[in-house]
Amino acid sequence: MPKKDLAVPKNDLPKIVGFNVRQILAPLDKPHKTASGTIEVAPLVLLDVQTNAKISGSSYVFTYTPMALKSVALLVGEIEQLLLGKPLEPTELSSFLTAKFRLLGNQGLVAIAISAIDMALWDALAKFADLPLANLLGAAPKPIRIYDSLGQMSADETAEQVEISLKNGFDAFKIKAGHPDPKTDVEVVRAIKKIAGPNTWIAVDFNQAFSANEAILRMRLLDEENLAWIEEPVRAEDFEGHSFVRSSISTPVQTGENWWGIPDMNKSIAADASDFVMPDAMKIGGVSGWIKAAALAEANGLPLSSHLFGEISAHLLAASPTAHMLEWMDIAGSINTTPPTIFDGKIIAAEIAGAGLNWNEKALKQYLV
Ligand code: SMN
Ligand code: MG
Repeated sequence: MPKKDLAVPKNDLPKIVGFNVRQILAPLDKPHKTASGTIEVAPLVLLDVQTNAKISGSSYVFTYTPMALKSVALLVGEIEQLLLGKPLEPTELSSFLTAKFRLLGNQGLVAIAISAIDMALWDALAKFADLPLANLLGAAPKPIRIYDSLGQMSADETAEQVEISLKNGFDAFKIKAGHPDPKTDVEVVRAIKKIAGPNTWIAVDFNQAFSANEAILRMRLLDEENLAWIEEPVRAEDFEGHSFVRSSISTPVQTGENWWGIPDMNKSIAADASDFVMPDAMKIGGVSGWIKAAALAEANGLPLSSHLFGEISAHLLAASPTAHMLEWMDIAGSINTTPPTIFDGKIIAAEIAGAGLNWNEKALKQYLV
């Protein structure tokens, strides 16, 4: 009895027949203040890649400011013409698009547009295979350690928020630090410990706001607090600056959310910039980029965490050998009908086909731009 050919021949894969690109301003529970600016709403470009197999793949990208929303949406829409009729092969198509934009450069809005397409293609392929993305990547949805990502607030406001987060299943927290008075950062950390316990997992994020010397001075106070990490103490692209801070303090350094693809991750690792790494699914190159980043993290013994995009990151970290922490900041919860489950300080991806995104069309309509 011949073994059933389980491979899906190239010409049996779904073909891409169109993009549906939408722009929304999704609500946030509260403005998210950082040392480098405040996010009032979540400007998202939503993409659905339609296929001839009656399944489509969905993704969203976050443009940080509404001023970039239309440009990203237009760029994603322009790229549709390059993929019409092509088979659903995310890895190949991402390489194809990267090559197409070689002269312009694969950073910034180009990288964001390609990542949006990559994540939607992988969602479509997982739906076609009728598997959760984590399974398609050779793993399976499993509990991943999670932390609640809080904005820059006073000690009292932070304490109030931590009370709520604890009830919502979190036991780990990150705060946006860099208050004008460095002592306030310490007060905020101690306010969390007072509510959640003296050994609570707490990370701190300077959001690139300081010079290396300023960051080191500030860490003289925070080093006493036994923090999980200090994130982006200096400008994201200042790999040497990160390394200098790292050699001058005792708290582990974290970075990666602003790497434009694997080249930046390589430069950061070569500069010994950080103890941990946290690529951003949108900026590292979507799922295809993440797979390479996870291999690089493993090869260098670097604990790997995610940045935003909690839904797909729950799948990606489940398939990452050095998975560390998933950052949770609810950006798309108002428009997603299949969110991951959060419990006992962990998160598990929705055990359904795809990457965990299925639009709530009724809700979404009210946020359309
Ligand atoms: C961050 C900054 C701005 C918006 C969202 C998140 C931050 C983080 O750097 O790591 O959460
Ligand atoms: Mg950060």
